[in-house]
Amino acid sequence: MTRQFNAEPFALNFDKASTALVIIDMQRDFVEPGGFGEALGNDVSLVRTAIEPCITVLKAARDAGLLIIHTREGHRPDLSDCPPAKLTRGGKTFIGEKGPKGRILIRGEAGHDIIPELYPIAGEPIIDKPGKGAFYQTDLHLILQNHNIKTLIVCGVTTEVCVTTTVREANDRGFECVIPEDCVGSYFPEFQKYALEMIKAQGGIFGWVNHSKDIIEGLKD
Ligand code: C5J
Repeated sequence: MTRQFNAEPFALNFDKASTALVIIDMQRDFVEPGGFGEALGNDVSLVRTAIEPCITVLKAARDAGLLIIHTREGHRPDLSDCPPAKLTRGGKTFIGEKGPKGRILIRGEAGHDIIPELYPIAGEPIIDKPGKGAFYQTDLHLILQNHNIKTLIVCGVTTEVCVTTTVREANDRGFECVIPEDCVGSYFPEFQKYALEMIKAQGGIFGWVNHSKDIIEGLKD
């Protein structure tokens, strides 16, 4: 059955059976004090605003029977999948260094894992990604194709980095993406504003933007 999400720049038609929720990198390293984000000098309270809205959208998506996918940015302990050019970025703290939550952005370490509030349940695939975009060097595209998915609700952090990189990748692969603006977060308020403007500008050049209440309303029976 075709439904609609209220959204900008115009309402988005979707079908529950071909819609997935993708929650990007809600990892302790990015949203909790003592993680990578804070070590880089950022105020994590700015991204923590996305947690509560994400909880409500995750619940609505679970209740509606949507495919739910979680992603985590990170690397192998031997860093063999981390490009040297990425290893030298950060200025203050570097991937693989020891921090209060274990080695930064390393798979298996406490900081790399998803926050307890949004923890995946059985049947929800977790995509471990070495890059910013969730399609790069992962099996995300294959999983979405196998489920006949056309529409993606994209939440998570950070808005201008991994969220919009994934939306741009998805858009080029033919998916229709909607971002509920309160379900994404940035350490930089102006980046949050303009990253979302860029998605919906020019008639929705990359996708749609709405609010968690629009997602919940659209999924309701
Ligand atoms: C960053 C991300 N900001 N998940 N990663 O490095 O947005």
